[in-house]
Amino acid sequence: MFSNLEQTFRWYGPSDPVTLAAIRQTGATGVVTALHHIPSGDVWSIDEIEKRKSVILSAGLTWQVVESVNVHESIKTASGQREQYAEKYITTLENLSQSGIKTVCYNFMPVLDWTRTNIDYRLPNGASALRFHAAALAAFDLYILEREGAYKEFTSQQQQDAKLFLDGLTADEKKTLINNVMAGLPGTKDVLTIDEFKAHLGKYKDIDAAKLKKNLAWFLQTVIPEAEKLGIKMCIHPDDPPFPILGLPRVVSTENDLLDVINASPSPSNGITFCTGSLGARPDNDLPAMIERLGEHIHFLHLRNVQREADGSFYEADHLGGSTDMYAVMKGVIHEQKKREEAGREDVAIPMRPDHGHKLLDDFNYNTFPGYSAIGRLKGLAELRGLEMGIKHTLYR
Ligand code: DNO
Repeated sequence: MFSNLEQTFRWYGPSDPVTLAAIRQTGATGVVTALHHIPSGDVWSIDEIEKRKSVILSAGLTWQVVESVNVHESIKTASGQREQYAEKYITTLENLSQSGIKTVCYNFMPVLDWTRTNIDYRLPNGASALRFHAAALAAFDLYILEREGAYKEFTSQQQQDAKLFLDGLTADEKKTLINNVMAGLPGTKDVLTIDEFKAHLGKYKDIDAAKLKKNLAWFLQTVIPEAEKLGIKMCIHPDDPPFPILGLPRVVSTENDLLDVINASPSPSNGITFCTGSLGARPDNDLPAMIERLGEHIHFLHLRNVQREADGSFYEADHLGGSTDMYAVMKGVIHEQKKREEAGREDVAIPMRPDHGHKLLDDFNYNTFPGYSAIGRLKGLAELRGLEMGIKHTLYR
């Protein structure tokens, strides 16, 4: 029988309340991490990489995937400094490769990484989940950010719903909404101010989706050939949510977008992070069909589920619940593994991680990064590994 998926867990580094010892107890063997303390765009030195690697190794785990080496804004906006930042990016890849770390996740979302309006959405059973509430984001956009041109993007019904939502907020709830939306890059506790965010938005004034895609193609054509020489597998993470927000374009949201990424610089080093949570927030993304067609390019799996709501909102459901058929997804993944085995590919054990988790039980006693509780993710991992074993044994034993 071919290898199982490589089970990994994200770790935000030494300041993460979820320790490596705890991760080891989940049964995961790989760690997914980044040097979050190094500002976006700066080179990761071999020293720093080795230091992090040895902490992970001494906990009995391996550093399986880097998530993420962030792409500097100057590359996304094609500003004058992009060559210099691409060079630094490549140097970081060289250093990672020298340390034997060969899978690198990144994204191409302008300014913000993933966005949620509510990071403590209570489910009927008392668990806490993350939610993207469309009316809350519209309220932020229209009445807090007061973005020019925003009105045109919402129907009058949406505007009314947003106003109603805003009027129902206490001053504290309004502050929380601002903090949630303006949260900086993952692994940091930074929060952008409204003015900082407006300055960033200004840089995208003349960048529509077509231009952003062009800038992404430039990045790929510059970096992928180097990654290939180094044996590094790059894997782009889809947009989360997978549609434009706050006037910013999004270009990694659909199957066509992913095909454009792959075709911009065809190479085994130009792959994707198949995130079922991000892609699953769009009803027109048929996830099992996408795995069938794009499977060979998947270098990393984020497995999680969202429950879509009628108005474009969604909340994070149980890993095996929600709108995505996780059985069909896992079956597709196992089928892809079988194809790889038959083709003699070495990457049958695709690294997967249970993405996000609810806050459950003792999780409420820790100040973890939103979505990255220990017990909630452990529950997700346990369910997913059971699903994997069940399907695999049914099909191939
Ligand atoms: C959220 C994550 C994202 C992801 C980056 C990849 O939990 O999946 O923040 O790490 O977008 O670059």
